[in-house]
Amino acid sequence: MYTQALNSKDTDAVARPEDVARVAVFQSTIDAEDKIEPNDWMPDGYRRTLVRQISQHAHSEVIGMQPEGNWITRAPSLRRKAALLAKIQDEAGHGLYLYAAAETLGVSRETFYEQLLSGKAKYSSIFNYPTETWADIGIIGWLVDGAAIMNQIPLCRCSYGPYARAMIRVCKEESFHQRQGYEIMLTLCRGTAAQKAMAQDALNRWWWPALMMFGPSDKDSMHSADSTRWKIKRFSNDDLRQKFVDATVPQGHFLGLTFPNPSLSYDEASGHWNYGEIDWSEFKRVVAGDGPMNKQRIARRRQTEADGAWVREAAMVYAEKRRQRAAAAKVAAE
Ligand code: BYC
Repeated sequence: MYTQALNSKDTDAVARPEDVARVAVFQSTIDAEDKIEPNDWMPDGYRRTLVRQISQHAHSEVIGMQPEGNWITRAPSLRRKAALLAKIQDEAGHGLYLYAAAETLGVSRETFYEQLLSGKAKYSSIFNYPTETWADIGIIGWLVDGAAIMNQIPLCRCSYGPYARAMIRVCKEESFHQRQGYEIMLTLCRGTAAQKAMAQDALNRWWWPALMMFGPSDKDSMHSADSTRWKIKRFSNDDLRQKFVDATVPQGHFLGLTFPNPSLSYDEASGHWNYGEIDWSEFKRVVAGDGPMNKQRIARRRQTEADGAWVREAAMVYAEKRRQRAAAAKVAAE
C-alpha cells in the first residue's frame, strides 16, 4: 500500500484554531481549482467521502465484468469476441487504478476486498440485472458505458488528484466501450426483424436501470452538498441524468428504437427531453440487495476469490524466496 498514515484528525467539530486555519487552506486550495494530494491535510469528512465513492466505483468496475463475461464464449464472431474480451480487461484495469487511488487515502486494498466480499460494500445498481441476450452486450456499451462517461468526465476535474488522474484514462477507454456497444446496436437494428426485436427488448429492460445509475434524485441525495462544496461532484445527479437522456434519446431514434417511456417528450422551450418518473422503489430494492442478480454477483465474486487463493499463495512464497535470496546475496557480498 503506497500511502501515508492518516494525517488528520476529525474536524467535524472544528474547534481548535489550527484546525480552522487548516480547513481554510484546504478549501481555498479547492476553490482555486488546485488538487488535494495524498500527503496534504484534509478534513476527515472529505477523506471518508472519497474512500466511500472511489471504493464503490472500483467495486462497480470489478462486479461489472460479470454481466459481460457471461457472453464471451457466445459472442457471434471472432471480432466481437476480441473486442468484448478487451473491454472486460479494461474494466479490470479500471478497478485496479481506482483501488490504488483509494488506497492513497489510508485504507488497504484487503479491507476493500473484504467489504465487497462480505456484502457490506455498495457497487452500482446496474450490475444486478441479467444479460439475457447478445443485444444486452450492445446495450451495456451504449447505455451503461454511455452513462458512465457522462458521470465520469466531470470526475476528471475532481479535486482529489489521484482520483482525477485515474479518471482521465478510464474515460478514454469508456469512450471506446460506448462506441463498440452502439455499433453492436446499429448492426442488430439494421439486421433481420428478429435481431431488431432483440435490440428493442434489451432497450426495454435496461433503459430505466440505466437512468438509476446516476443515483437518487437531488432532493434525496444525502452526499451531494458536501461533494459539491469539495468539488468532488461538479454536476448534480439529476443534471447528469438529464444530460444523458438528452444525448441518448436521439441516438435511440436513429437506431429506429422506441423508449419504454410513455411520457417521453421533447420540450422545445428548455431543449430537454422529459422522461417522467423513475420507480425509486425498484432502485432502493436493488441497492438494498434484492435485485434480480445481487446474490449471484456476490457468490460469483466469492468463488473467484477462493479459486485464486493458490495464485496469491504462490506469489507470496515466491516473493519471500526472492527476499531471502537477496538478503543472502547481500550478506555474501559484505
Ligand atoms: N447504485 O448521496 P448520493 C462502470 C448510493 S462503473 C448503488 O447521491 P453520491 C462500468 C450512494 O452510494 C459505474 N448505490 O451519493 C463498469 C449512497 O449510499 P452510501 C460506477 C447508489 O456518492 C463495468 C446513496 O445511494 N460509477 O461505469 O453523492 C462495465 C445516496 O446517494 C447508486 C461510479 O461509481 C447506484 N446507482 O452520488 C461498464 C461513479 N447511486 O454510500 C461500466 C462514481 C447512489 O451513503 N460515483 N447510490 O451508502 C459517483 O459519481 C457517485 O457516487 C454517484 C452517487 C453519482 C453514483
